[in-house]
Amino acid sequence: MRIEQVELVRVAMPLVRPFRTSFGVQETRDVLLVHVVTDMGDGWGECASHAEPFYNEEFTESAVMVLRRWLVPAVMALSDPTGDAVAGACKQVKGYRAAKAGLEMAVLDAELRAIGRSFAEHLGGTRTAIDVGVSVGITPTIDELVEQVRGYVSDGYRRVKLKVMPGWDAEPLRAVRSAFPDLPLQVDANAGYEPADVGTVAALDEFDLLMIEQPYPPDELQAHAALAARMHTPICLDESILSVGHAMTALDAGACSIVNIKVGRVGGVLESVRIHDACRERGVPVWCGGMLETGVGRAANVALASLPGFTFAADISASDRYWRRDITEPFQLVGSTIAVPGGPGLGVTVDLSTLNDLGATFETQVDLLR
Ligand code: SMG
Ligand code: MG
Repeated sequence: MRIEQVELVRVAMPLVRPFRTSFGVQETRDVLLVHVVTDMGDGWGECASHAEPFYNEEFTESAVMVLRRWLVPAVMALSDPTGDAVAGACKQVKGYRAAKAGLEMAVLDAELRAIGRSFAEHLGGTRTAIDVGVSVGITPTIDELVEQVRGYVSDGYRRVKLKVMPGWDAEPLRAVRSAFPDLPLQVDANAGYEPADVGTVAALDEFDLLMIEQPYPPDELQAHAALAARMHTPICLDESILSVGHAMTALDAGACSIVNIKVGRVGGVLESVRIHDACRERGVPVWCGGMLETGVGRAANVALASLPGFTFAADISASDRYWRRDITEPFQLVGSTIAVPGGPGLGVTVDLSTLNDLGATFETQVDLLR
């Protein structure tokens, strides 16, 4: 395969409702797509960075700069570009895992489309549909939270994740738990607590949660381990886990017993599979997180979540939970599941006219080395 052109596509996509977490509110998604054109066909990928460096250090503008200046030229210089070769070509650049993940996804999509193989098949997926849940943001009032949860439950979602933060934890949880006594519930703090808040966090045990996700800052492995020893509720790490090495270190330290895998946070679908495999070998359950992706990134997430070790419901909701109009055919909820695309590559088609209607910008990258 020969890469003829790489295009960086940016589009501002308004969310159907604002999504508030401990680190801020998202109203519009600053979407960055990578489009590769090869002699064997096209491929698409999504960089799951956010507009601001609030979830982690990376932000979309920085991802664009790094792609433009280093990552795209490095991949265009490969004599035999394949999905497998992207991470190695990008290794000299530290961090920028969402940028790398988007580029790897696009090259792998082109490669798999050319041979008629789906992402799920290539990654080792074993399911044709995956269990999904919905992640519900912080709302202006507790009544609004209960109403939002009611709406999602009536849509069919059978697992709900609530965002929590200091000052928004036991009270909203009590209201949701009393309205839905049997609903599988979990919470995510996005690193909003400090180890000194251990008492507040440990008190969440009373709500019969599936897990608590990332209570403390990413580097606080020991504090997470101390919390895990004190709570019945399992601890899951998200922001702390950047690679298979991080996952094994966190597990060895007793900092978590469940791992959230996000393609953009760990540098791509292939590192995601390595984390899945290593966790599975240790009997540690994993699940697929989300970053409010469009249909492009969602397709990769759904394929990944079809692997056998993904035993908790994914943060991969149907397209209409995010967008009035997605840029691919929408993912639909069937019961509390989403079907795994079976077509070549990501198995979805990017709708250029929707991208144009949304005011997308297209920037062609020049091969600096050619
Ligand atoms: O894609 O449905 C989704 C969002 C899931 O809560 C979600 N993601 O920390 O897990 C997480 C957050 C990160 C994004 S918050 C804007
Ligand atoms: Mg999280």
